[in-house]
Amino acid sequence: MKRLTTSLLIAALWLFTIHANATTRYVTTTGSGSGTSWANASADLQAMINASEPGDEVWVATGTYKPTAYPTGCSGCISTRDYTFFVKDGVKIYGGFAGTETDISQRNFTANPTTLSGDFNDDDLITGSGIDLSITGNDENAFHVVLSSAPSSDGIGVTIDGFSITGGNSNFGIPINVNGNSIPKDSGGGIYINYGTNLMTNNILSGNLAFLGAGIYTNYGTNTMTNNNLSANVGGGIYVYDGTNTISNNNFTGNTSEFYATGISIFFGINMLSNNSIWDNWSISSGGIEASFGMTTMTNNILWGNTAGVGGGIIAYSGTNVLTNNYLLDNYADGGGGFYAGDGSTNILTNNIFSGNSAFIGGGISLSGGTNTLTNNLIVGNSANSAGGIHIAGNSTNVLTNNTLIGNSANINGGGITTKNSINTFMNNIFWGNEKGGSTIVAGADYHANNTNVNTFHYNLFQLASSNYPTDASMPYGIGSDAIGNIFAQDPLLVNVTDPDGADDLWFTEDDGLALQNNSPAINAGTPTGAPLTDITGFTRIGNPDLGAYEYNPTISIAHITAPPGNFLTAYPNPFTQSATIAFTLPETTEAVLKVYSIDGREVALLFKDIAKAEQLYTVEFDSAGLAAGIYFVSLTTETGVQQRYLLVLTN
Ligand SMILES: [Ca+2]
Ligand SMILES: [Ca+2]
Ligand SMILES: [Ca+2]
Ligand SMILES: [Ca+2]
Repeated sequence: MKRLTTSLLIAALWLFTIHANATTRYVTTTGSGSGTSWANASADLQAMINASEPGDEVWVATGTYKPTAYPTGCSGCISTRDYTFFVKDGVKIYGGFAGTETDISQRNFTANPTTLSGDFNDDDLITGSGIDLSITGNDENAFHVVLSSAPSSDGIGVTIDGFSITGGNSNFGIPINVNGNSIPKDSGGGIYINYGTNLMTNNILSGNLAFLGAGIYTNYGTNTMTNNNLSANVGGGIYVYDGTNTISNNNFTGNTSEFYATGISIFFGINMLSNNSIWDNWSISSGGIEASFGMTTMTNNILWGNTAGVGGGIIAYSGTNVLTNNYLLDNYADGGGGFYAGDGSTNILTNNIFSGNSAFIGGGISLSGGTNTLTNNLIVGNSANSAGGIHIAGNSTNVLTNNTLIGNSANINGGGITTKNSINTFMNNIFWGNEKGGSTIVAGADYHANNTNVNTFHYNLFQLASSNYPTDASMPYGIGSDAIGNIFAQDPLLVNVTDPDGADDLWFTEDDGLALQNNSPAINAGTPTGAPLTDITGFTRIGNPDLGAYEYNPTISIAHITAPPGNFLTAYPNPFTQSATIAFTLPETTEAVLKVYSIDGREVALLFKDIAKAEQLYTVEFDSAGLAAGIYFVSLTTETGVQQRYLLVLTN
């Protein structure tokens, strides 16, 4: 025992020694020294990486750097296109320095862009965005701009932080072999990483091309990718193959992909995706996020305005996927405008918003297979040729509880939901104001059944009279013989369906327009069996659950009345990278406090605290330096109420 303890002590001392002796090497574009200091900087980034030991750091000053060598120990490298910045296992590289800093905290990577470029002859031309995105001149470019290839068993991993990485072109070739790993030439144009525990943060990846993961491709390992900005890449942003992956606070915009997702593609592994903004991407296959075979949680992501063949926002082909508090807004696909569930997937969707999505089939959601549990979701204002809100098919098994389906529309089949050959349990849902062929009163406006379904309909609010819903489940519009507790043709009396996110323009808040008025027939009309304990805003349900995603909250109705009317608070530009102007005007002289909060409610800035005079325009600059990319909100509190607005901060 004593011997073991001594060994551990020696091991601990050895580790400490390594850490204590970690060396920093310095690189500038004009350096001619050995890299021991900024004054004695080297211009050879690869040489400084090669000289480093595990734990060492290489600091790189602003400027553009191009790879000049094959990866160490490469087998199969044949041309300059195999040149890459090969990050030796255990080494950390940081860009974004002015060339004077003595501490990493002094670095400003926005002010000091540090580019790693695979465009050897400087002739790349990147034009357009989304469907019009084109990259030319990249035939001679590097297959991978940055490469790391740790051993599979005891890889340490690398850090890549603060770089702009561009000009990778993994357009195909015979794989090379480095460190015992085969490295394909169709993946990871910007960064390709094998194994280890890796951190990729504060990077900009643009103008890269690959079949899979044009920006970043990771193969196994434990990978953290945070605060990166991925835009104008052909072949998607990030592709992870197995491993354990944390992908958070990244921004994806204007990317295209032919085969996989434009934002994030998951293939196996344990994956946590949170606070990512994925917008205005275009694909002929999958939308913003594609998940296959893994265990994946997706929380607080925004998928907005993406276009795809299938699954405009998110597609879950297979695997187990848990989606919570995501925003799926204004996405388009041929099938499943917001979300698409494929065969063999198990999906748990709670507290998500599907709004303004459209498709040929399944405007908001297409449950085309698998086992799906939908609780407390809003499916509002989606549209399709067939099945405006939710399309259910493919022998899927579905449990829908306390969802609100409002104002969805279709030309044919159900405006709200169409179901075909599936097993469905519907409890405590609201169907209201959905349209078929332009009518909210025709049979099928809210619900349409094709072929034979096994249906259980308990305690839902339907928008038409009960005579429109046969108890024979094999009939069109049939809801099944054990339908009980349902309410028919009664207005659920929502607060304001024309403004579903309320006056504060924030979803999941107390003033949301799809909440219930105090005289709503949906209050306490649900069954507690299998119902969620809280509502979409996190409010604990009272008594019997109310129908729909919102539980009536008596204390909040008062806040509705006291909130000042009108739109006094604005923020522009929004989204933004560095700073936005926050402006407000108040109808009367009052004390006003203007603060910015993170999405989890943490105060990040106090912008104004004073008496504000009536009818006077106040403007304040909000600087997002030092903040992670993601969603924030600005809150204006006065003596008469609170107003809030979203702020979407992109990587800065
Ligand atoms: Ca080129
Ligand atoms: Ca609003
Ligand atoms: Ca709101
Ligand atoms: Ca209740």
